[in-house]
Amino acid sequence: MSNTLTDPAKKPSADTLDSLGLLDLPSEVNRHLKITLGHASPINSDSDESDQRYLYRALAIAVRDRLVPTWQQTWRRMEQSDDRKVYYLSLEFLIGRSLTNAIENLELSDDVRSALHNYGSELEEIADREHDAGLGNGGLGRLAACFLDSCANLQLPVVGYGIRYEYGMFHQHIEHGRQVEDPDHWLRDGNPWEIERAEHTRRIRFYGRTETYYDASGQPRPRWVESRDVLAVPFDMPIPGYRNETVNTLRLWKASTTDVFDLSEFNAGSYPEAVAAKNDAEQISMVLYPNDASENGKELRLKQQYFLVSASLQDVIERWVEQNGDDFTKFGQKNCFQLNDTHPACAVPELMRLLMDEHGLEWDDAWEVVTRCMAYTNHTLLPEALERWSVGLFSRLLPRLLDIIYEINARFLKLVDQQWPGDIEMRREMSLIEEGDNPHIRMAYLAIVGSFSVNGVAGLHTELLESGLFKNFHTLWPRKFNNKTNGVTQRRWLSHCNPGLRELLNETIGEGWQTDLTKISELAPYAKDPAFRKRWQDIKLANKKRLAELVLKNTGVQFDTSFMFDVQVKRIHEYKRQLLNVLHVIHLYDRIQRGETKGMVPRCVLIGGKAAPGYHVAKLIVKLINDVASVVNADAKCQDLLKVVFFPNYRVSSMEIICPATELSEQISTAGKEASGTGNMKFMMNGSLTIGTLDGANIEIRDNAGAENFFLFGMDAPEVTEAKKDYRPNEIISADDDISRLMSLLESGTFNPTNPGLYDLLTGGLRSSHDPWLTIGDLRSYIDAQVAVAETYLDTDRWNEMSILNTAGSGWFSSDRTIQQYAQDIWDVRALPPKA
Ligand code: HBZ
Repeated sequence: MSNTLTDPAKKPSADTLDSLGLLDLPSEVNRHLKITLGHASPINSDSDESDQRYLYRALAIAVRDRLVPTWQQTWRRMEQSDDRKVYYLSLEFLIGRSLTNAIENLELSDDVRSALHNYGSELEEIADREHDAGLGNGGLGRLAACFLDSCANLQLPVVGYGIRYEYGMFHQHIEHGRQVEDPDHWLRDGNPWEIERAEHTRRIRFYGRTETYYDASGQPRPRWVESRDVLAVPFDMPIPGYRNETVNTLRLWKASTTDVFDLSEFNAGSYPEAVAAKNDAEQISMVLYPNDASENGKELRLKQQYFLVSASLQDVIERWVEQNGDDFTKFGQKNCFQLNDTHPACAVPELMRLLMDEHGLEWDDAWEVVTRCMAYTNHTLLPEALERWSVGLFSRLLPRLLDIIYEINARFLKLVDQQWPGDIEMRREMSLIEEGDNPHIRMAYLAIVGSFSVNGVAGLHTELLESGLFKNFHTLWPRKFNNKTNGVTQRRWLSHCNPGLRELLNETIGEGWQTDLTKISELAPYAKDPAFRKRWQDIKLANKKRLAELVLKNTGVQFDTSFMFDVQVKRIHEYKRQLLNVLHVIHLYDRIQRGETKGMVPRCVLIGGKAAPGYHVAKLIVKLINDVASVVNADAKCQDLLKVVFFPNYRVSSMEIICPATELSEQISTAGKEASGTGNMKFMMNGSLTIGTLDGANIEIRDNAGAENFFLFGMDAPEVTEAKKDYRPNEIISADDDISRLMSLLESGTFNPTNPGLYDLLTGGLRSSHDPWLTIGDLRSYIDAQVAVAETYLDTDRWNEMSILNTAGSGWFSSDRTIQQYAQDIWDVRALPPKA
């Protein structure tokens, strides 16, 4: 078989390196260490932490340097191409680490290992020195990062646009069982993965007012005056494709001052104050908002959104004007903006403004352009997560945009009137403005009206959008709506994070799966092969050892690798039902206390995730998990049967250790609430079996793995709707002995002996007939499914077979597939032609 993946021609030859003035990698690392970073003393295996960090930085710069020529070339190829281009606008890109990704994509592992050998260092140790780029909350941000990886792999002309937050997602540590947040100053030691492009700085307006003036032909035109301006300075990060001579760009904006001094203040002797006031501008890109599912309506957040949108649109328009002048007739055909949720939805009125106010287009022509190039992805069904901005705030901060939104709405409501003549209620329901004492702009509606495509992120999610949240819009424009089931990149989430499995796959089915995951189905026949199963199991065991070491280091708890590893890691949220998991743990604890351990499988239960700092209930759930863990782990009777940990500061780099070691993946949200889930896909790829509800992409996971290889429980979405009409959790509790016992353990202070009443909020919620998450309603079914899990686990052969079939069925969940669908159905873009 020809093997393009290891074809040496794909690597820069010594001549190419020479012509760029680059030495071999070991010499480059040495040079950066000594010259670029000015590090004088020798480094060896005994060197301290500070030296290891120097080594990381020197290596990262050396690897980065090797990306630069291809990076410039890709940018040029993209600029020169006349094909359509895509801009992925997102307030979040949860990149994680870049070093090993770049090394693997450039096929530099051997060179790097030999370079590090000179310092007595291993790649894994040095790679561990890199701070995660945590510029996102969770699934939505990580999806954006996986998408960029797939776009580069597929050589698509796609640029990511985001914000260069000074502080990313907070660090979480646990004190007395409670979450404590620490700031994440990820740029502290510098960032070798970015290049500042000050020459492309843009000016962003805020505040002020709109006035009318008369243009050269005597036409009245609006303009935005007396604004207070901020600069947006771009920093580019390379997104390397997999061994394919492509490096795409993620452009992140940093806010900066305009340096225009207020002279009156200066003359009045308040020079320091005048300078200090400039700091205000820089606040805009200071910190990522850590809310993953609810809006907080803060002015600074709206500033961030507009800042990203305006800077990115101006950037694209400037390049357009350089090539086409003020002729925008083909702009919509040649450009496409994918809005990652409604966070960048200001792009709709902002592009209207730029086209009309700055480039002289009339409304109809501008609207034609906008609605040809905007596309919107929705990521949530939770009504409380839908963005709405107060009209008052909007009119103060972005007065000209509000004028435009009103005009869009007026024209849209005429259309509604044509479709539903005289239906006042329909007008009220569909208006972009929610009327009332404090009117609000409905950002999702603005995004729908301004886009040619609206997509959900899993089959069920899209169906529920069409039949529920956006029903009227779907009736009006059925063809705008489409589904794009999420995916994850197998390069990070299988090949990189599970080297043992990577080698087994390469040996068994060849290397093609790295760029075409459909090939992973060729694994299925091996599920019956005892020798293969044994190797499969050994790899899992090695991964479990690696995780056990990390757990010991981070929590002091010793995981026994002969136990089943049962894992739930994701943001802490009531709808994700970490509580359901805890109730099951308490049930196991109760069984152990009563000596009812027949058929029980020893388990290590790991739960991890961050709670939004202002989300009180989620923080209480963290506390409960920690308290239950303390009691269980200290109990001698549990020693051989149950261990529980709360894994602190769960992030991208921890998932890289966690998912290859997981045997049971907990995907237990209330049906109809989780838009898709993507952790579920990472676990599946790595051979975990899923216990889950019929929610989000779980449904597709089950279809692809085979129903017999999935532990299903709980109500489906229609049953949830039905059950809510007459939900009586207290009756369920008293009719079920297991459930009554575990509730009384929870309510009698077993886990909070010194703090009575601590969990009342949680137990009250569980017992409430208005509990929206129906936790008690699904508990019996969940406990039974966990019994089936245990029975299956005892049959090692069967378990390994199911595990292999899960990996073999995971081809659909590659983000390469997702991106091919976006490219074909929404973006209408093709791979960049190879370089001339
Ligand atoms: O997006 C998640 C969904 O909950 C998950 O089901 C889906 O798989 C994933 C990718 O499509 N949503 C988020 O992660 N949402 C956020 O992180 C978020 C961030 C800021 C907000 C609101 C939501 O203001």
